This record gives sequence, structure tokens and C-alpha cells, in this order.
Amino acid sequence: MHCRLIGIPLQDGASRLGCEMGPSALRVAGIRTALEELGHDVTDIGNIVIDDVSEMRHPNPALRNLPQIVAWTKLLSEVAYRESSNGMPIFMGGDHALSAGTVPGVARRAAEQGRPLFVLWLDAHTDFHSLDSTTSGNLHGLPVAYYTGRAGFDGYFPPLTHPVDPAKVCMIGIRSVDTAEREAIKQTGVTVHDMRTIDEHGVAVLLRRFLEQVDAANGLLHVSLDVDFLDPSIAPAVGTTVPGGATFREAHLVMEMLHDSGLVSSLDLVELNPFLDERGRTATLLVDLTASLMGRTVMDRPTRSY
Ligand code: DIR
Ligand code: MN
Ligand code: MN
Ligand code: MN
Repeated sequence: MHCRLIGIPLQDGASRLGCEMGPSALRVAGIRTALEELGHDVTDIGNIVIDDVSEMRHPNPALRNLPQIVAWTKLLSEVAYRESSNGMPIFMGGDHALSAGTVPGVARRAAEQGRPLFVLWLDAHTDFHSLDSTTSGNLHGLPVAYYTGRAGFDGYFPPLTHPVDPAKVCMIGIRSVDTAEREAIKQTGVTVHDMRTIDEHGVAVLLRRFLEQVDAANGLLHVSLDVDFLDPSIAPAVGTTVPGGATFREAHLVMEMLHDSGLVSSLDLVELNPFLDERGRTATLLVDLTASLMGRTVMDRPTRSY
């Protein structure tokens, strides 16, 4: 497989500074070599940056860095469309606001290929605020609402040409949902597997059900991995840790099953804040999880064993 690494030093969507160092930390932790050792050929296109940011006013006074995030969204949807033309783009963030660009970009590519896009959202949070409902004002809390076509982004964010069908979005790992998000997401067809559901059924059962749905529809699958999906005890380098996250083995199992499915066409690695890390251990874990997603195994297994 041809992998394309895209560095996105975006931190304006998060409350704490440091995510701009995420792409560097993933490179230092050896993401390129890990992929090459699995037999993939890798192109690292380097980091992309926004240039012009236009003035913008919104009635919600809490919003932080709106013009910057709008500029990133425009740029990233173009970059994601371009970089998904051949091989597998790996978007190295940067905070989760970047998915407001990467998901619409790969959705446009999928539409062109006549295939529906599905999204697996691995996160402690649903990231389903609108520009009006967010009280923190941190725009990494909004991308799912935007790319599924929730109202209230018009006139600020770029018009959505290829919204993702909410029924094709599956969230796993959820354990922190604001009241306004809870009400809004209930109205949609988004599948939300919170940690209790994982405890009761096991993550494999839930993921398998979703993968079967993607496979049956001949879909493409975008995976968006927020560091806070993981338990803070194994992944401390994120500004918004929430206790009770995915364990080391649960996370690897998810990645291994994703690999076996053969369905994943693009990946976001987001919210890594190396300033909060302990000697690179979270960056290293993200590289190892990416390797599992791209085919690293303990023992050989029959294919399609998800
Ligand atoms: C909270 C936290 N729901 C907010 N969100 C995120 O600020 O909107 N934290 N995405 O990572
Ligand atoms: Mn997130
Ligand atoms: Mn999160
Ligand atoms: Mn976040």
C-alpha cells in the first residue's frame, strides 16, 4: 500500500497549546519506518499551513479562533481530496478541528468513486457542537456536526458539497458528552457506543457490526483517532484526558480488526500534545496503533477474520 503522511500543525481548535508539535512527535516516534517495515511505501509530504485568514464575526462570544479554523477547513478539504487520489492518506494532527476538513475532502473523493463514505470516530467526546451551542468555544468540539450537515455553519464554514450521512457514522469510546450535544445527537442517526456499552458487550462485537455494514454497502472507511479515546494511564499526552478510556489491548484489537477488514481508506491521528507527554510514550503508542491498523500482527492469521 502507498501511504501518504500529511503533517497538520493545527492547534487553534484546542484549549491548550502544543498540538502543533503533534506531526513532529509522530515523525520522531518513527511512523515512517514502522510503515516501511510492514512493506508499505511511504511519502511524507511535510507540513501544510494556512496563509490568509479573513475577519469574521459570530454572535457566540465564546468562539475561539473561528477565522483560523475556517481557513484550515477550506485548505484541508482540498488537501484531503487531493491526497486521497492514490493510496492511503494519514493526517497527522493537530487537534480534532482538522477533521472538519479531512472528512469532507475524502467524502468528495468517495462520491466520485461512487462509494458511500463511513466514519469511525474513536474519541471520548462526540464533537457534535454547533457554532451556537459550544460554551467552551473550542472548535475541536464541532467537526462531526459540521461534516454531517448540522445547521448553523452556513456563512462561516465552507458550504458542504458532500455531507456524510449520520447513519454512516459510528462512535466508540464516548464518555464525555455536553448537554447540548446529547440532545442534538439523539436527533440524528449517529451510532454512539459509550464506554458502558463497550464494558457490557466488548468492543469487538460493536466494531464487527459496523464493519459488516460498511462492507455490505461497498463503502470506504475513514478512521478518526483522538488520543483521548485511550485511557489517560496509557496516553497522557492530550489536553482533554477523561478517565475510563480504551485499554491498550482494546485499542490494538480495534486497529487489528480494522486492518483485517481491508476497508480503511484514510486515517486521522489527532490531539497528540507532545508537551504533555512522558518521554514520547503517547506518540510511540500512536505509531504502534497505526502499525496494527496497517498490518502488524503478533502471529499470522487468516485474512478477513474480523
Ligand atoms: C467539550 C470537549 N465537549 C467541548 N470537547 C472535546 O469543549 O466542546 N475535547 N472535543 O477533546
Ligand atoms: Mn475529538
Ligand atoms: Mn476527544
Ligand atoms: Mn478534542
